[in-house]
Amino acid sequence: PTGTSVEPRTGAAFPTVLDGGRRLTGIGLRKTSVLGLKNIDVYAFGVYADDSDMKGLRDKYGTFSVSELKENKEFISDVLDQDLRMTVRLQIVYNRLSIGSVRNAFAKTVGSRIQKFSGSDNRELLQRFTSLFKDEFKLPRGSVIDLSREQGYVLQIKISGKEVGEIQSKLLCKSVLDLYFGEDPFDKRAKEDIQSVVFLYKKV
Ligand code: DAO
Ligand code: DAO
Ligand code: DAO
Repeated sequence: PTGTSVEPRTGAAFPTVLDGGRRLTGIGLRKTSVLGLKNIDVYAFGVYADDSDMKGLRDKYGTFSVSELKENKEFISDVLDQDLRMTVRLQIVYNRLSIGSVRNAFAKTVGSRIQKFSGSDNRELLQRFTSLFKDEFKLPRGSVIDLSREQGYVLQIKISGKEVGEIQSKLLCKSVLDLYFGEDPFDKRAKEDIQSVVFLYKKV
């Protein structure tokens, strides 16, 4: 069955199935504070995973309980490392987002993950990616950005359904997904929902 799921704090709606085979596994909210003071909601996000690519994970982890899975570091690293097709859809809710602040945020958050996983800042990789964010793009409230890991560790970006570029890099894919599903995610509750999806589809 298809439908939509609504992120309750922003009202952003996410289709439960994307591009045929990608199923919504969890939704969450990315916030930030400005000058350490005011908290603003930047975007709501939905994490999608390709059904057929998830079969291996289901076979491996389907017998674990929710609490066992929560503490299972191997499960998280399997999701981050394996060549599974996934999409993180962002829906912008902040109405004054500039491309400059997207580039800065990206260099900070994704940059810290690249450093963590590779032990080096890989400035060239980060710049190859941020150079795709052209000044002429506009991201008003309601804009939809899809960040997808396609087969072969290709990170593809679409804005409002239009492809703006792609980069083949296992490290970059892992670093982006880690923001939503890693050790220190943007939204802890979203991560728990994503983890428990393995049980929804468990064969009985
Ligand atoms: O206006 O300076 C400001 C605050 C903006 C904060 C921006 C955080 C950016 C988060 C990345 C958005 C990615 C689409
Ligand atoms: O929230 O800190 C963060 C990182 C989010 C990744 C955002 C990538 C946005 C790419 C699209 C920009 C298009 C101008
Ligand atoms: O079998 O149809 C299916 C889906 C099973 C999903 C299993 C694991 C989901 C973990 C996804 C994590 C995404 C970040």
